[in-house]
Amino acid sequence: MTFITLQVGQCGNQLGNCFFNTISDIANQKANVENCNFLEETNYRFFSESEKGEKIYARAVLIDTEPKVIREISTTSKNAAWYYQPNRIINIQQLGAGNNWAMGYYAHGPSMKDNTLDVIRQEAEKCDYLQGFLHFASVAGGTGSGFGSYLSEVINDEFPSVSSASITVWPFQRGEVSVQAYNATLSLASLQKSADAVFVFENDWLLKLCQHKMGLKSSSLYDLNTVAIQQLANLLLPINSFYGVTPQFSDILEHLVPHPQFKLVGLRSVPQEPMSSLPFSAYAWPSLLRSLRRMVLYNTAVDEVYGRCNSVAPTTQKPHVSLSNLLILRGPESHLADPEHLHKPTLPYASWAPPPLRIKMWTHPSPFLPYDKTAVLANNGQMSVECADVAVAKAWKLFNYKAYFHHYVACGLSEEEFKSAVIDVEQIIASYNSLRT
Ligand SMILES: Nc1nc2c(ncn2[C@@H]2O[C@H](COP(=O)(O)OP(=O)(O)OP(=O)(O)O)[C@@H](O)[C@H]2O)c(=O)[nH]1
Ligand SMILES: [Mg+2]
Repeated sequence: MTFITLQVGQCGNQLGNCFFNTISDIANQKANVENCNFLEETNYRFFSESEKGEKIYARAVLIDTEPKVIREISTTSKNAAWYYQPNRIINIQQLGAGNNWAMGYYAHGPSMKDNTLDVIRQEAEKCDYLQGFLHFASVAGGTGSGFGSYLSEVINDEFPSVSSASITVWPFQRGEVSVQAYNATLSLASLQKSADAVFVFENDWLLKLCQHKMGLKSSSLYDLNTVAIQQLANLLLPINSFYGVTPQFSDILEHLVPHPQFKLVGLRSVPQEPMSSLPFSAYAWPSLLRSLRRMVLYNTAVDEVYGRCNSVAPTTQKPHVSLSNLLILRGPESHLADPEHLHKPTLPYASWAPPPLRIKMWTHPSPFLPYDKTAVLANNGQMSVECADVAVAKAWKLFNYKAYFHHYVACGLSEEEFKSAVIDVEQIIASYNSLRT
């Protein structure tokens, strides 16, 4: 199976760049190079060979409305083991979309549509079996959120049989963009209709994870991207199913998204140790799984019980209800791990979710980066809806003061369309909140 990655806006491009670097590093780890299937399968999924066969190219399309970020990442990738193809870059040399979803959607969308689709079709023609699109973008700016939403809708029309997942970065709650709540609300309302799944990465949580996992006192966006991408790569690299059949991307999405009203997926991963502590650490599968369980139950990015923090889990908090879980374990003998450790005592599940959805486990014997054992849990449940709740409440408040709204109207967004987006997002939140065990 092959993926095409669409990197949109600053965040989308930086995150996508980190994705290819991480995938390439993992594929070229000694254990994986010796396991030819892993290396070959990974390269086939995410890279293509040049005609002369001496280089590999990322199966990626890079899109932005300002030049800086694409220039930087396409320059640095020349030193990597892989390259971006220059003819897969769509970079209109303007001043960006000014953190305005409506400018990205209504102005850049139609004007960049034909060119973008031509390039995506060229890339798609090079894939024997195109399984999925991965859209990387922030929901807070203008290009990634606005043009990204537009593109997701267009892709859905043009490639109806290809799965698509939106990899969304949610802004810091303190927020460096004053209108981020508008942009996030409008993005989610659109992605809910066009993407098959919306993976949620919250910058606040990534920061917490960096400080905890990497032991960093101050973290850069690069560090945040590194921890996010390690989780995502763990999910998307080759895995074995229980019966030895390689799961397809559509299998992953079908398991994680059992109903079109519930598309929000969050990832949690362990271990969470700084790499410097690894020589002194020994993990066992049961403790790693219990750690994941606590993070889902109490909706935390770091396991404060198991990790280096000494505080206990917030027992006063209401446990979060899940719909589906996909557990990926990597490391020697990972297939012997017992997923039931996630359920001791049982996690709360939506009463209507059939038991097979509750937990599916896939494993691979190769270690992941320097870790002997890693576990990643992809969870569809109440865990991921809180950021949407915060965004829509703030957006509605801003709208009631008519704060900044004229910038959106000037680009073509009507009050009715905005209100309809708010209703759509409130409906998503209400659906998740109504999940009962
Ligand atoms: N995790 C992470 N967040 C980022 C990164 N770059 C930007 N952000 C966040 O993304 C939001 C801003 O979105 P951008 O991606 O910069 O905006 P854009 O899509 O380029 O849109 P315009 O610049 O408005 O045209 C802010 O919340 C930033 O914190 C990144 O590399 N990683
Ligand atoms: Mg930008």
